[in-house]
Amino acid sequence: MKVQLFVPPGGYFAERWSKGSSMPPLGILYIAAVLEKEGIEVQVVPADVLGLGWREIRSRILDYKPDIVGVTTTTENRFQSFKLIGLAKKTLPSALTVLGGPHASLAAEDSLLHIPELDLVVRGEGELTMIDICRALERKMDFSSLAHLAGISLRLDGRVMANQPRSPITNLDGLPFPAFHLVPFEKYNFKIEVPGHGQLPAVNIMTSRGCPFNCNFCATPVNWGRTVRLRSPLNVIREIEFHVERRGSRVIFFYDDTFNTSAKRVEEICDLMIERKLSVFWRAEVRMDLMSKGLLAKMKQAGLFHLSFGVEAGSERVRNKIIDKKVKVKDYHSLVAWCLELGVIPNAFFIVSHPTETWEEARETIGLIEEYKDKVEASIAILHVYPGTPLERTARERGVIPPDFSWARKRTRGIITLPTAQGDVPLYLDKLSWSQISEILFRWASSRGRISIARKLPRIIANIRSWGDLERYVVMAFVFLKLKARKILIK
Ligand code: B12
Ligand code: SF4
Repeated sequence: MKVQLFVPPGGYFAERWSKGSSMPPLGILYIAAVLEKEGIEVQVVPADVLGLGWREIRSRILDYKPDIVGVTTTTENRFQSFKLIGLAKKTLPSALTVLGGPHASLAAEDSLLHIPELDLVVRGEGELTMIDICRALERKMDFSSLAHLAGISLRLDGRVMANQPRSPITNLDGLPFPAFHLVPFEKYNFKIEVPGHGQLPAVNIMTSRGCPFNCNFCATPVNWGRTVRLRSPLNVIREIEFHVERRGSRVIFFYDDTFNTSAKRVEEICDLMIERKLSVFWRAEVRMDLMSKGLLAKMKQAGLFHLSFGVEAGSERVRNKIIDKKVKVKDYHSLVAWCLELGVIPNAFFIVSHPTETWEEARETIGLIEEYKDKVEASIAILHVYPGTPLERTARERGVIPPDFSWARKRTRGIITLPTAQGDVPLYLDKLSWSQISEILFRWASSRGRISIARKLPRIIANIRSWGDLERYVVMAFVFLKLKARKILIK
C-alpha cells in the first residue's frame, strides 16, 4: 500500500512562501506520521514550497505510482486542490483520490457532487480514518470495502453518502509527532522576528484540538468539535525539545485555536519550560476572557513574546449577540494593559461587516484600533463565509449566498469576493456600503503605517472578473483619495 499526500501548488500557502517564510502543514504530517508508524509506505509532496507545476506533479504521481492520492484543502485553496484531484485521477485512474482538511470536511457532499474525479472525502481528523482506509483496501482491493467506514463521505452507485462521523481522538498524546522529516524543512525557511534578537528559526506546534465556543464565522467547533482535547504538558515539552535539538528551533508558534482553554495546563507547560531552561521564545493565540495578569506574567517568564486574540468587533451587541463571541471590551483593555506592562506584543484580530452591523458599530471597531494605534498590532478582514459554519446558514437564509451556490464552482452570480486582497471566498456584505468598508480598511492600514496599494495594483487588475469588481475597486480609489484629502489617513 502506497500513499502520496499533497499540499496543492499555488494559492495562499505558496504566496506566503514566495515572501520567504512559511510553515509545514501539520495535518498532512500527522497523517504521514501515523501511516509510517503502521508500516504503510507514504510520501509527502508539498507542491507549494517545492514550486511544482502541474506537469511536475503529474511526473511525481507517475514515478511513485500510489494506491491512494490524498490532498489537503482549505476553502481558500480549494480550486488548486480540486485541480490536483482531477489531474491525479487522469494520470493514474487506479489510484483512490481522497480529499481532506477543513474545506473537504465541511463541504464534503458539495465536493463529491461537483468533482467527478474525487472518490472519497475524509471528514474531520484524518489519522485513524486513513489507517482504516488503507487496511480496508489491503484486505480487499475494492472500493465497496470502504462503504461503512466511519468519518468518510463517498460516491457509491452514483449516490453521495455521508457515513457516520468518527469519534474524536481523545488521547492526543498517543499520536506520534508530525513527520517533519518527510518534507524539506529548510525550504520553508520558517523564521519569526523576535524584538532585540532578529529573525530566528521557528516551528509550528498544535497542543490541543477543538473549541468549546461557537463564534458564528469559525470552522473549528464544526470541524473539530466543541469538546477540547489537550496534550499533556510533558508531551508538549518533549516535542519542543525535539525541535530544538533536531532543527535548532528558537521560536515556537503554538497554533492552537485557543491555547488557554485550560489555564492550569498553560501554567504547567510554562513551569516545565522554566524548569528545563528551554531557551525558546514563543507566541500563542488565546481567548481574552480566560487570561489573567498572573497567567500572563508566568507565560512571559517562560518565553512568551507575542500574544494574539480575537476581539472581532468594537460593538458589544455585534460581538456577543451576533457573533456569539462571549467576550467584553473591558477584557480587551485589561489584556492590552497587562501586555504593555509586561513587555508582550499584543496582536488583536478584528472583522468588519458582520450581519446587521451598522456604520456606528463599525466605527466602534475602527475606534478601538485607532485608540491603540502604536501599541497593538491589529489586523482586520471583511467577514468571509466558510462552509458548515453558523454564518453560512445565515448567509443562505438571507440571500447573501444564493440557494444553488456550490463551493466547487469558480463563479456564481451575486457572490462577492475580492481574491487579491481577501482570498477567493464569499464576503458577507450587509448593512455597510462598500465605501464605508473601504474607509475602515484604509483607516486600519493607515494606523499600521502601511497602505500598499501600489505593490498590489498589478495583481488587483489581473483579478478583476466582472463590472462589479471594477466598480468596487473604483469606489475604493475614491474613498482613498477622499480620506487623503481630508487628512484622515495618518500615514
Ligand atoms: C496554522 C494555520 C494557518 C497557517 C497555515 C500554515 C500551514 N502550512 O499549515 C496560515 C497562517 C498560513 C493560515 C492562513 C489562513 N488560514 Co488558517 N489556520 C491555521 C490553523 C490555526 C492551524 C492549522 C493546523 O496546523 N492544524 C492542525 C492540523 C493537525 O489540522 P488540519 O490541518 O485540520 O488537519 C487534520 C484534518 O483536517 C485532516 N486532514 C487535513 N488534510 C488532510 C488531507 C487528507 C488526504 C486527509 C485524509 C485528511 C486531512 O486530518 C488532519 C489530522 O487530523 C487552523 C485552525 C485549526 N484548528 O486547524 C486555521 C484554519 C485552517 N485557517 C483558516 C483560515 C480561514 C485561514 C485564512 C483565510 C486566514 C486569513 N484570513 O488569512 C488563511 C488562508 C490560508 C489558506 N490558503 O488556506 C480556517 C480554514 C477554514 C476553511 N473552511 O478552510 C481555519 C480552520 C481556522 C478557523 N477556525 O476557521 N492558517
Ligand atoms: S473564533 Fe476562537 S473562540 Fe471562537 S469558536 Fe473559533 S476557535 Fe473558538
